[in-house]
Amino acid sequence: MEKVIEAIQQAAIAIRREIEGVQFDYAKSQNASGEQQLKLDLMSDEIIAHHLAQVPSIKAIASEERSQVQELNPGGAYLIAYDPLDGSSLIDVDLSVGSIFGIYEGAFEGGNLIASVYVVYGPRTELVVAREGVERFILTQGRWIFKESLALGERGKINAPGGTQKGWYPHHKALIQSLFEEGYRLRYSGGMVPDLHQILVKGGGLFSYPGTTDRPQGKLRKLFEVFPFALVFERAGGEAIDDRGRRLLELPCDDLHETTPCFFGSSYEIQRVKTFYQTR
Ligand code: P6P
Repeated sequence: MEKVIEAIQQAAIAIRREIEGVQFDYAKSQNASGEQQLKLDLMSDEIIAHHLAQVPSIKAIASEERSQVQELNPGGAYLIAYDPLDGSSLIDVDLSVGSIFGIYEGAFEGGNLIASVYVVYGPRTELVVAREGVERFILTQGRWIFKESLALGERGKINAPGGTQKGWYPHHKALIQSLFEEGYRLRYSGGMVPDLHQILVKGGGLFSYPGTTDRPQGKLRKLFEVFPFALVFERAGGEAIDDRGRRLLELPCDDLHETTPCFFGSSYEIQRVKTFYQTR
């Protein structure tokens, strides 16, 4: 496992350098979810694939930018699913973006996720690893320095509501509004990684990407985005559920690029989700 995390740390340093370049162009291709790909998306994907391919314990890798799983070492123990540069379109306006990694053992299933890693490319470059606990590292002069362990309190003050509001169902709109009426602050950049990182570092709140009339199964991908962050939030003392109150990590995953409505937060806010969604 240490070699996997070291490979991710090295890849993140290389991606940071590319982001600081001036590559803004879109490629001519789309990913498996039909989204236009930035050349940076493809470069980041190549960088990660190259570093992971050096690790003998990795059996296969799956990228949000590719339609198929890539076999590496038949005797390897780990399967890695990753989103190489989540929210990459935010780079045009100089907002933070991130990379997300799920480390699975035996199968690409939520129940087989044994660790997750994410990287935030912002004013600094930070990396968070969730195994038994949740550890935060900062990139300083080319080296990753441990800063702190992250933990969520009982509740927070941040409300990060995703999705097109025009498509929100009435019970979801009522949930979001009720938190604002309690004084929660709107903190939503459109980048899943910095938006969730902020809730973790500040110690609580709610991030929601619901099912909507235009996207009933939400937008965020189970294997590459949702499961890895579900593990982070649970190991930090919070919860991660879908629109039926089920643990996200218990959801089946029949297709590599499958999405799900998702809610990540400290326990008070997740209880509010359950209350508003049970009465829908
Ligand atoms: P919306 C970025 O494209 C992304 O996949 C996530 O990083 C982010 O949380 C979400 O989409 C934002 O989607 O529909 O709220 O703009």
